[in-house]
Amino acid sequence: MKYSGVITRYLEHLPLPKDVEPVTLLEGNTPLIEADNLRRELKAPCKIFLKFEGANPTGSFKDRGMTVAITKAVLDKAEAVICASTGNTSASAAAYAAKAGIKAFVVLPKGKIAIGKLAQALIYGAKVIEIDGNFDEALTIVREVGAKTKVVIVNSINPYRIEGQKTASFEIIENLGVAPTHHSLPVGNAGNITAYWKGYVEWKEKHGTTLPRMLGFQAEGAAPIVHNRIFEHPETVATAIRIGNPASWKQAVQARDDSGGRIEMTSDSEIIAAQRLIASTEGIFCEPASASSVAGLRKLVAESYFTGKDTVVCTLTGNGLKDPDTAARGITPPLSAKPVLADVLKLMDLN
Ligand code: AN7
Repeated sequence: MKYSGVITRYLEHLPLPKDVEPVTLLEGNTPLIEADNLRRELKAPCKIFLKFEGANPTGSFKDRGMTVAITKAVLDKAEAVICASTGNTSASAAAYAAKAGIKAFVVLPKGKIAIGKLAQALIYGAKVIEIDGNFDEALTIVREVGAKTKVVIVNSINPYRIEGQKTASFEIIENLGVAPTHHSLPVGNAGNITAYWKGYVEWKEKHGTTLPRMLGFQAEGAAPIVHNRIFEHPETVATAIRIGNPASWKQAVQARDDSGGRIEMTSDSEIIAAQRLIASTEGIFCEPASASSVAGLRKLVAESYFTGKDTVVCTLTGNGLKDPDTAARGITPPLSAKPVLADVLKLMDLN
């Protein structure tokens, strides 16, 4: 069967008219990869699966929500959309707005956006406005623009974003045949943990499956939910989740508590170590924020939190190619040789 994107695939679960014409880049249907090498490396008793959302058209999970939000905006005859972003939302909004033929404005924290994401927003043709401030300040401005103009906000405070993102849970249940016992993912603005939980709950109501415990991980320097206080100056190498006052804070706490899960934090060095481990054991290059799902899993393994009966899905939310600078930093640089066989063989050091 021809794959036509998450709206066509899951239309009966989405608040869109049956005859809708989706604005789609054929997002979704991403790989769910069993990670046995990683499991051995972590000495985890449980099964581990990685949901690689970096395989989406703009390289992050945001595309699932953006196809729905932009399709709705077009239905409502919007001429322009706007978002605040740590990078991925802006890339996705810009791409889907381009496909729809409408304008996109993006407001970004200056100097804190991975280069690939900024390049995406620009090449897809968004009007990019950088502010001398952080994501939370950008979102405050965007909320005001939304209140004062007809420009439609496509941050995850737009409920259509959450509706689209919940389809990842559906895919996981369909791939595994059951829901996992635990679902681990990074938490920034907390839209995605909200969306996944909504997806699992709705699937259970329709098809009577079990529910996973939701495990969310913030970065140590940007851990408002863990500490139950706003972070005025969030800081982390995982710039995607450099957020001090998440918009979906309450919903994330509810997902944690209703599922019997946890929201914890991981340090920048744990995040970078996990990013390298995922790449070197499983051949998957995710961005730093995404790796916090595995860094967090690793911490819980050390607490003997999991049993042999558990199946954990970690969402790898974004593609590592978006942020090559961070990946290359601190890694052994390439070896250098003269353009002759003997020199290359010497460096290969086969014996
Ligand atoms: C790779 O792009 O907030 O908890 O403005 O890009 O739903 O916010 C990105 C967030 C995790 C956190 N992983 O998801 C934005 C933005 C990656 C991300 C998150 C983001 P939420």
